[in-house]
Amino acid sequence: MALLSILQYPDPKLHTLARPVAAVDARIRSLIQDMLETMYDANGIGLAATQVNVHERLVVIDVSEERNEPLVLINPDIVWASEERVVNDEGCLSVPGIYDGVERSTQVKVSALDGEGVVRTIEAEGLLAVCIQHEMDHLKGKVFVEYLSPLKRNRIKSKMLKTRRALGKSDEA
Ligand code: GNR
Ligand code: NI
Repeated sequence: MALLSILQYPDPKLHTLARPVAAVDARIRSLIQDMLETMYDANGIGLAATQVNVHERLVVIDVSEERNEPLVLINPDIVWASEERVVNDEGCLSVPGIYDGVERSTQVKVSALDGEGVVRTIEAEGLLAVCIQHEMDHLKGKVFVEYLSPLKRNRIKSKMLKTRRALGKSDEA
C-alpha cells in the first residue's frame, strides 16, 4: 500500500480524459488499495484516478460516517439521472479549502464494474449521488470549479497558485 500524491488545481493534467480500464488485474487491484488509502488519509469522500495522475476510468468512494463502506466503480456509466436537480456545496481534494455550490441531479443510476470486475448497478441519492457525479466529471477532465463563474474560477486559480508558492511547492507536484 502507498499514499499517492493528489494533483492540485490548476494542474492541466486534471483535464485529461480517462480511458476505460482494460482488465481488473493485479495492477488495478493495487491501484484501488492505494487510492482508498489516499482517500481515507486525506479525509475525502471520493477520489478519481485522474486526481492521482492515472488516466483510467476508476473511482473510489466512501460516504459513510464510519469510513468503512468503500465503493469501487470501474468504467462507470450513468444510465439514468433524475430531472430533479439541486445545488449542493462541493469541495475537492484537488482544490483544497474551496467550497461552492454546484447543481446536480438528485438521483442517479450507475452501471460499473466493482473491485472484483463484476458488473453492478447502483441507485444513488443524497451525498452519494453528488459524489458519483463529481467523480465521473474528474474522469472527463472536469473539475467542479468549472461550473462556477469565470470570475470565481479565476479568483480560485490565483489563490491556489499563491498558496502553493507560499508553501514552496513546485509546479510539478
Ligand atoms: O471529499 C470530497 N468531498 C466532497 C464534498 C461535496 C461534494 C463532492 C465531494 S468529493 C471530495 C473528494 C474529491 O475531490 N473527489 O474527487
Ligand atoms: Ni474532486
